[in-house]
Order: sequence, then C-alpha cells, then structure tokens
Amino acid sequence: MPPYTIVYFPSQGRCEAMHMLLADQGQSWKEEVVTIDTWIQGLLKPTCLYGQLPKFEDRDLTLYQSNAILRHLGCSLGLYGKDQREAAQVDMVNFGVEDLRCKYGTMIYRNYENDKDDYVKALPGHLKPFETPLPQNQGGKAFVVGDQISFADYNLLDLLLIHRVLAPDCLDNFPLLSAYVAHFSARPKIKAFLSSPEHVNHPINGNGKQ
Ligand code: 6SG
Repeated sequence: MPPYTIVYFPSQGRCEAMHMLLADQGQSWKEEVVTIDTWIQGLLKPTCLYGQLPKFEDRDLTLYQSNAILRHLGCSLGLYGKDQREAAQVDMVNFGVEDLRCKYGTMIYRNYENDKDDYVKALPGHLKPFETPLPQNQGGKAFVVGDQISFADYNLLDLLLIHRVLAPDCLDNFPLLSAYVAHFSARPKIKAFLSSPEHVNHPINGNGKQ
C-alpha cells in the first residue's frame, strides 16, 4: 500500500503540483476521485476540515490545505532548502505562487469571459518576480532557491504550465523562466508524468475553463 492518499475532484486544480512532486521523487500514491455529483450530495463536505478538498493522508496523518501538504512533503522528502534561510526563501516563492494562483482562480471561476483579457494584459507584471531570482540559478537551468529542488519548484512549474495554456506566449519575454520550464519539464519522471493519461486526461480546472 502506498503511504499517501490524495482525495480530490477529477481536475488538476490544487493537486497537480503535489502529483508532479510525488512522481518526480519516485513516490507512489493512491488517488480517490470525488465527482462533482458526489460532492454536491453534501455528505463529504462537513467531514472535511474547512469544508474543502484536497484531503491528504500520510499513513495516520490527515492534512487539508494544498500548501500545507506541499510543505509537509517538502519536509519529509528533503525538498525544503539546505538550511533555515533557504527554507524561508522557499516559503517566499511558494506564497508568491499562491498569490498568483488565487488571482488565476478568481478569473477562471468568477467571470472568465469578461476578465481573461485584462488578466493576460497584467500577467507580465505578475510573472516578473518569478524570473528575478533565476539569474543566480544557472540562468534558469537550476532551481528557484539555492541549488536543490524544493516543493516551491513544483508549485511554480505547475503555475507556469497552466498560464502557458491560458496565454501560450506569456513566457516569450521571460527567457530565464522559459529555460526553467523547458529544463524542468525534461526531467525524465516529470516528462513521463506530463505525458501520462492521469495528467493529460484531467482538465486543469473544475469548470472546464483554461
Ligand atoms: C475548490 O479551493 O475544482 N478547494 C475547492 N471546493 C468545494 O465546496 N485553500 C484550499 C487549499 O489550498 C483551497 C481548496 C480549494 O487546499 S478547488 C473546494 O473544495 C467547496 O468549497 C477548485 C475547483 N472548483 C470547482 C468545484 C467543483 C466541485 C467543487 C468545486 C460545485 C461546482 C463548483 C463548486 C461546487 Fe465545485
């Protein structure tokens, strides 16, 4: 039995970064898919702390909140910087990813048709802070903090990939971010995951917008 179970909707949503992390780290996990119909029946929601998914189990530890799950995996699997100072920088990037993910989610779920153009226009300003640290990291060929991979890298990769689907040329003026995505996506286990049915057949968002 794999030690990890992920309970989530049949979309990539808030779980694709943890999927990429686990796949890249050679971990296996069990997936429990909750359909919208099941969720709307309402029996599961009150059992979830905060009333939302994902739910994550690591043996007898149950967690909610995707970023707590990512950080837990970072701590357990050595993906949280080489020391406390790097850990603080990993947190900084991860909170930055969360801020943009929330803006993206608001646009996707609230009023996609109306808001998409303005969102894409403002995107360069929101992407720039993720490129800024990369010159210290072998021109985008290494990782976002220090010289080892962290949970924030998986979260950032997912964020950049979903934005490239939204606006295919959004990274064109960010050579280091483009190199980072290319290099990271070519890691053998990431490449295999990104071409697997579990990734390809899962819509990015629960409402089908992307
Ligand atoms: C939504 O937002 O798919 N969880 C979502 N929604 C259900 O009743 N801060 C935490 C975290 O980082 C955020 C959790 C996250 O873990 S994911 C959740 O549980 C709820 O609140 C995005 C997504 N949304 C679409 C969706 C399909 C089924 C449930 C949510 C039915 C259709 C739309 C809403 C209800 Fe729906």
